[in-house]
Amino acid sequence: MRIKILTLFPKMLEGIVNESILKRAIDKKVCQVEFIDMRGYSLDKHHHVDDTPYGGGAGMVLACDVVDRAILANADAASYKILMTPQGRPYQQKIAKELSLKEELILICGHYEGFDERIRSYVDDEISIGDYVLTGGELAAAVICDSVIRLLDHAIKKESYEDDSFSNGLLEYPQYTRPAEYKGMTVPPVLVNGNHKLIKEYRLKESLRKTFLRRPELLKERNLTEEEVKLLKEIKEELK
Ligand code: 6GU
Repeated sequence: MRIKILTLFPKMLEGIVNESILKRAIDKKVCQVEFIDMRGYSLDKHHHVDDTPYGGGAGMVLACDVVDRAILANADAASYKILMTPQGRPYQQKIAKELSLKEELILICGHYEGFDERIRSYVDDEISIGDYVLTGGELAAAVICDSVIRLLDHAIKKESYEDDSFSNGLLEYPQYTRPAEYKGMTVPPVLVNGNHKLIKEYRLKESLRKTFLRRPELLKERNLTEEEVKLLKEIKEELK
């Protein structure tokens, strides 16, 4: 996969892809990440990329010609172009999975007060990472990069994300490592005993418990199996 990030602040993102799992994935050629400074597509002699809004009001608006030229110079038929904006569709793990299947992503980051509305006609998708406002799309683009790259083949072991929170519609079960006791807090004995059938059942039940207690709406969106219905009933009994 190739990811191209069109931004006015490429340095905001460089650190993120140069560390840890993302760096390793890029070194292994699992994916390629490129930062493209949109300022280079301004025809203005001072490289302005924005202007005051028609109709008046505070702030500056990112101009459509700069973004248009940046897209034309960097996209082809295989590119899936995404505008990073708080008005976009709310980002979720299932969108990360969807994006991980694309050949090329182009993430377009605005700054300032907003974009010229006509920029929306150049893109395939608009994504928001949550109901709050950031100063620009760069942090959101970093979130997309991180969450998509880890799902690519050979970025990390498949087992490492098969049980992720959200990937099966549930929050992940609790995990422990040594020591077996720390400041009086112990590891559940079932995990130490090595009975894989019991461990599997324990993990499913604790996954259901966490989801029920913290994100009950996720359970409503999911078809529960017979076993899950039984475990959930036990959990509710235990809470009485
Ligand atoms: Cl994608 N951009 C900006 N500027 N703010 C956001 C966002 C994106 N998602 C949530 N808030």
